[in-house]
Amino acid sequence: MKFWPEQSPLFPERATEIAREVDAIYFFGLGIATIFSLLIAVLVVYFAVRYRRRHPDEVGEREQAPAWLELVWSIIPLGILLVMFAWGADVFFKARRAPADAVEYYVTGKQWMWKFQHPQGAREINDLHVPVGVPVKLIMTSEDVIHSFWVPEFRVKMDVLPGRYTTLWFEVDRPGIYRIFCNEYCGVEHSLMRGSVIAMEPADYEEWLGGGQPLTALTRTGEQVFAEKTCNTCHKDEAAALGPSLTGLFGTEREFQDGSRTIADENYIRQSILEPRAHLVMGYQALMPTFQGQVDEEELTLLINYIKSLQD
Ligand code: HEC
Ligand SMILES: [Cu+2]
Repeated sequence: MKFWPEQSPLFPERATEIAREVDAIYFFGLGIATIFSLLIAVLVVYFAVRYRRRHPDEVGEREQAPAWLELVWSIIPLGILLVMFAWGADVFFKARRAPADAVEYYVTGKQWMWKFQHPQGAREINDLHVPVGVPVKLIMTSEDVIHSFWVPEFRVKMDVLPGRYTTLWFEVDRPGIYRIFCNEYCGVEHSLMRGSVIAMEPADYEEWLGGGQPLTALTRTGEQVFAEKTCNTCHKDEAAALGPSLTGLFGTEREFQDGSRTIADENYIRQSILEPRAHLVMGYQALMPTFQGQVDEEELTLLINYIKSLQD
């Protein structure tokens, strides 16, 4: 959908389809508000003049609007608001739900920088290179306080919280450099907590990844961390293992001893590692020690990534 030129004064560029949709609904709302404000302002003046007191001894008369008129001025605004609601909900869901084929990047906010990890292992600070035309999903957490990830040109924004993961997605449709801002006051250098999304043609992105640092070889893999932290002593695909097998775990529904259930997502795995007692898996004992303070954010990311990759 293209309603107006990509650039309009006072507005940041629109670099994603969602940005265009968000602006469309924004301008629709603004238009409706303008029309009604003008209508009311004009009527206030008109009625003030039309029904002004003409003699000092004039007394007002009580007037009752006919029922049909009451209905008209109730139903029309209701209809307009419902349109805005349905349209808004539609855009909201599109903006919140990443497509299934989205490529996952990990983001860690920290006073006062953004750290990124590419699915291929490469890492960056403050700059995030991404290919255009590919849906990118960010799985974000913070090492300290609450931050918020915002790219005005994409019209998406999401809080980044310590101790849990939040997500955000976008698909940039043209190469360019788009500013990242932290949108939650996070300390003295909050205003300096900026970065850039650098969107490149897929071929250039591949070249950047390959030509860049040979990071992949140097970084520890999730499997290594899994072994270093002794997770593999209890979690193995054997009937006699102390812990449940983690193969195929991600995305499935888990049932706990207190009868509650949850879907095994990033937050669930994170909690399982840091607070294993919070949910006891059906059929197992509370044998898992907590790894709070023993694994850092980076290792958690690697572990979660590794557990996600364990599919049959
Ligand atoms: C001493 C044995 C032991 C060690 C070591 C251990 N776990 Fe566990 N883990 C368990 C047991 C037992 C359970 C099931 C009971 C529960 O939910 O706490 C479990 C549950 C889990 C779950 C939830 C599984 C499910 O089926 O929903 C995850 C995820 C997990 N562990 C990850 C890890 C990771 C990652 C490590 C290493 C950092 C680790 N565990 C180390 C014993 C262990
Ligand atoms: Cu911040």
